[in-house]
Formats: sequence, structure tokens, C-alpha cells
Amino acid sequence: MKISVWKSIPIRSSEITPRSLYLRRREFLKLGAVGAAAALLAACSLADRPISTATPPLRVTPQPGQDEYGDPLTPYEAITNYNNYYEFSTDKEAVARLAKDFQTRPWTIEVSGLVAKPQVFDIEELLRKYPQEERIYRLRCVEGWSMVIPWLGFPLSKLLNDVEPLSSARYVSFLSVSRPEEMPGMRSSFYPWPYREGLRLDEALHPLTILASGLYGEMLPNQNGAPLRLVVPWKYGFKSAKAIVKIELTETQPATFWNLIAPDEYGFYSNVNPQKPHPRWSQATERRIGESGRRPTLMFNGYAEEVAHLYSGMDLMQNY
Ligand SMILES: Nc1nc2c(c(=O)[nH]1)N[C@H]1C(S)=C(S)[C@@H](COP(=O)(O)O)O[C@H]1N2
Ligand SMILES: [Mo]
Repeated sequence: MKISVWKSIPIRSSEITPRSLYLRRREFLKLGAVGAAAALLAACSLADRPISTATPPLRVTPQPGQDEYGDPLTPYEAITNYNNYYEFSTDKEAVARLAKDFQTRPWTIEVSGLVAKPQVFDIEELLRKYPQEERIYRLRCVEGWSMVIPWLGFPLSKLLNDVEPLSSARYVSFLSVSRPEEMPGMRSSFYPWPYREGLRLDEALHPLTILASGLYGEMLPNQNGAPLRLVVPWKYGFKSAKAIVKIELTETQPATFWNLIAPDEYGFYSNVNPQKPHPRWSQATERRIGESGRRPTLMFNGYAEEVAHLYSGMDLMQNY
């Protein structure tokens, strides 16, 4: 099995890569963790269904401006003008305008719960402490569209290790900001505000899981979740909570926004899985923003080699 590893590259504003010359800085190391992905494939090969992870993902050193499958980055204009951010609006094309004046400074993030060293970080202090790296990830929305996004961020594991999780900690919950006076979508009392999400601790510690502060080498625009949002590339986009104010380690599985609204449609895991249809639509294909037609959706959004072992022995049709 190949594990992808990223170089940690501190980014100074003077070094920020212009969008047009954007370079991926991903390198791959071969580690000897044998066959975990293959074992999972066997475990979840559901009888008659062909499983899409059977096709090995193409793992090549990516060219500038592409992901590791050779797919181009989604244009900045699309990434920043087609957003899900229900605190502002359910209209994806209205979010950028409505979020324009949202205030992201000053900002603090509390990291607490079952940790030895709970801490409240000022956002500037936090970004200084954890150097931002460039990561090109696919984001696949449960609605059936996807983008290739060059994030700036840092592994969540660094932050979690620093606060020293207690042995009783098993989950991590992420709380988004709640500021109804600045967020017109929050007037709808249908939704169980504030937005919140959760991961199992081992998912949160996985090296692919990042907190993102930017994209295309620039500070995160408000509509994409400034000042800091979660990105979990093998899960549907809704797992990646925006504008985080609190990260809490818990013993029990935390409630999540979408799971509270419709538990039969949005499970806690929410791993991208073409074999598991949403009750109201198939998840087998997706529309890459900027392309016409649809392309097959990959198991774990194309990150099976890296993450499949986290779910070995689990029934992924039940744990959707
Ligand atoms: N706080 C908050 N975070 C959120 C959402 C939201 O409505 N509120 N939407 C989620 C959904 S459904 C998706 S697909 C992604 C979209 O991220 P993007 O707009 O940066 O592409 O954000 C996720 N994070
Ligand atoms: Mo989404």
C-alpha cells in the first residue's frame, strides 16, 4: 500500500504561489503497511456488486496544476462562487455576495474536552504555530458535483497531538460559528443551528485530514469557510465544517448537523461510496464542475489506498 505524505512547507506571503503558476508539492513515500486496503476490499465486496476500488487509482507524481489523477484544478472563480454554506443561503450562487462582509477577525478557536491541555487559540497565533502546506484535494458534495481544490492548510493531527488527547477520547466534534446578525440563512429555524460535524479520533488524526486557512495560495475567502475550516477529502463535502470556533474531544459519538436533520440520508461516517445510494439519488457518478457529462465516483473519493484500513471489518452499507 502506498501512503501519501506531504512536505510541510511554511508559506510566507512573499512566497505565495500565483494561481496561474500553481505547483503541487506532494510527494509519495512507499511504506510497508501491507495489504490493508486489499483486506478491506475483500471484507466489503458485497456479493454481486462490482466494487470500484478494484481499479487501482493512478498514483503518479502530479504535474503542476493537476491532481494525482491528472485532472485539472477547478478554476478559482468556480470554487469561490458555487458554495454550500447554509448559514448564509441555500442558494450556492448567492453565498459569496452574502458572506462578503462577514468578520473573521478577531477570532478564537477553543480546543477542549477530553484533553490534558485544553487551549483557546487566537487565529493568528494558531496559523503562526502551524505552517500552512499546499494540498490538492477533490471535494465531492453529496449532491453529486465535485471540484479539485488547492487548499492551504495543516494536518489536524498536529493540533490534536499538542493538546494531548486523553485515553478516553474517541471522537472529535467541530462547531461552526453562530452569528445570526451577520448570517441571514440562520433565520430559518428549520435547521438545528449551529452547524456541527464530527469524526472518529483516528479519522481526525489521519494525515489527509487538514484544517484549511486558504486556497490557491491565498487566504480562504469567507464563502469557503474563513478563517479556518475542516477538510476531510474521502468524505462527502458536508463533513468539512466551515468557520470553526470549537473543537471538542468526546467519548461518545457527537451529533452532526445533517445527521440531526435526516439520519437515514446522512450517516455519521459519510464516506464517499458509489455503492451506497443516497435514499433519493444514486451516488455512482458525479459532475466535475467545469466538465460536461458525469464521471464515475471513486470509492473513498479516490483515497482508498490511504484510508480504507480505517474501516476494515466495518459494514460500509450499514455505516454510511
Ligand atoms: N458551517 C458550514 N459548513 C459547511 C456547510 C454549511 O452549510 N455550513 N456546507 C457543507 C457542504 S454541504 C459542502 S459540500 C462544503 C462546501 O464547501 P465549499 O463551499 O468550500 O466548496 O462545505 C460544508 N461545510
Ligand atoms: Mo455538500
